[in-house]
Amino acid sequence: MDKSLEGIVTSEDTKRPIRIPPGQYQTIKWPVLHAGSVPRINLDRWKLDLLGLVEKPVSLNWQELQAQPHVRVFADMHCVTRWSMLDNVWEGVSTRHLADLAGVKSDAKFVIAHCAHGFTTNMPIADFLGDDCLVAWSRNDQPLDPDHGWPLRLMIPKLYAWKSAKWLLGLEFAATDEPGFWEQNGYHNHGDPWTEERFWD
Ligand SMILES: Nc1nc2c(c(=O)[nH]1)N[C@H]1C(S)=C(S)[C@@H](COP(=O)(O)O)O[C@H]1N2
Ligand SMILES: [Mo]
Repeated sequence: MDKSLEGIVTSEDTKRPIRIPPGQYQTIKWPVLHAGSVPRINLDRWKLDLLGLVEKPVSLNWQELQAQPHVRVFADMHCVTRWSMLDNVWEGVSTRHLADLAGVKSDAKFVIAHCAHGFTTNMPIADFLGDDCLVAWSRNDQPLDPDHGWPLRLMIPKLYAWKSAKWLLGLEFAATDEPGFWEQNGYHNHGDPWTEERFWD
């Protein structure tokens, strides 16, 4: 294995003989895709909230987030508009660590990511807790720029990239599902790229 990949979590999907899901093509340049404008965020007042069905609601400022154990993940990224970007190394804090920190209760079955400008996206907790899932502040050793979600985005490599919420502000643990922004606008509620869960029929 490549030296730079040692001590890294490797997303299972990167081990497939064919890494481009059906109906996708590979892009080398990183596209920018989102609804609305890029929010202006003041890092001094920024916080990540872990809330809902948790033993202990947690609110981490930037320094507190940085003090958590860091993780690096090697993963691919697939957008429903058909581009796939391979070979990304994301750095941040694992979603499993965040869930442990807040003490997620056993009746939590879904996670709703809350972002700047009121954007939300939802997913089953099992997908959220995948070993390749994290909140990320950098890709390939470059800090995220504002277009890509600075200061922090979610990264859920096994689902279409609209679940990888940019400008993340909160993670809510819930007993019932709550379709988010794109999910209410025609995108599939789950979004598995390998079975082409693209849109509601
Ligand atoms: N807050 C927010 N996050 C978002 C979106 C959005 O509209 N708002 N769009 C999603 C979609 S559709 C994709 S494909 C990815 C794109 O991430 P990128 O612009 O860094 O490539 O961000 C996702 N995260
Ligand atoms: Mo997307």
